[in-house]
Amino acid sequence: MKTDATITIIGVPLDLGAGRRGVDMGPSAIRYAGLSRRLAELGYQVIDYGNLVTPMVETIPLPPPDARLRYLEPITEVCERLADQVAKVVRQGITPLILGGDHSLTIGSASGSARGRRLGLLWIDAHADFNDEHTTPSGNIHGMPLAVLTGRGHPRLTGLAGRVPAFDPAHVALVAVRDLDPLEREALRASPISVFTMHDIDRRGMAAVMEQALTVVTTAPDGFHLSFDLDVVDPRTAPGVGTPVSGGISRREAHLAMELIAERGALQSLDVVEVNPILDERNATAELAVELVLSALGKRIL
Ligand code: Z70
Ligand code: MN
Ligand code: MN
Ligand code: MN
Repeated sequence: MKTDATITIIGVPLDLGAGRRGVDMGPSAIRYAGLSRRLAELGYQVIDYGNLVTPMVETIPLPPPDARLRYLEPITEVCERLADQVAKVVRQGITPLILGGDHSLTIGSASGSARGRRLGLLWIDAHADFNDEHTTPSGNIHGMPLAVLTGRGHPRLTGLAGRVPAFDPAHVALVAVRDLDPLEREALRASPISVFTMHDIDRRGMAAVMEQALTVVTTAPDGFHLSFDLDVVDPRTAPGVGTPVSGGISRREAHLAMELIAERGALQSLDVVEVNPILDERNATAELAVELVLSALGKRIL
């Protein structure tokens, strides 16, 4: 992407899809870490749309303990508005940058970006987020967005791009996954999605894995959407996330992945999700999120 282009920031302070509180404060923490100023220094025109209005968990009736799709209604409603907002920005030729918030919001952001065009989808996450209402162990919708976006899930959620699936699984790559639920794992093995696990990164290196993943997502005709879950980074480096899982990628591997994304020049939209300031240490995870966004959008060392 040319660094004189326009970037629009959309915050989504949503935590209804997650099992614990805190990621609703992610957009504030990422802004506080200097996102707009740093993007402007890189040469971008930056428009901050502020945050979408999202319901607070305290104001909604608790879902029944056996719910398979916890908070489906309010999450769907937020994702509909987010998809509309993202699609509108894209039609203006502007690149949307969405700040989370829990990962259920990507049902809205990626669907909106994919309206009227065929995008690839690059999913960088410790988790596959490939559960549906039948395979989920938790009922938390943030464990489901990749399944929804490739056509498997509740019909209220799968249709937000205006077609089902929003993304052809042949154009989807999942990078650095290390924590799968049993039935989710079976579904992923049966799917044509290209999966690169932590094992692949350890064996082959981040550069080789990312080159292959980028080749998959750029076979789509119109570029790709990046969804970056901060829990992919090792919790020693990124403690402030919704669901810490040990054994994650290093700061350097994360940066390299972002730099390789920028080099391909096909990124159309991106989200950074699951930053949890309650668990963070002096905003380190939000600051890392800013650094990684800058690298994905073209910042280089030299
Ligand atoms: C688990 C579930 C998950 C993010 C945790 C966890 C899913 N597989 N996703 N954090 N971003 O409940 O479905
Ligand atoms: Mn996730
Ligand atoms: Mn995750
Ligand atoms: Mn194709």
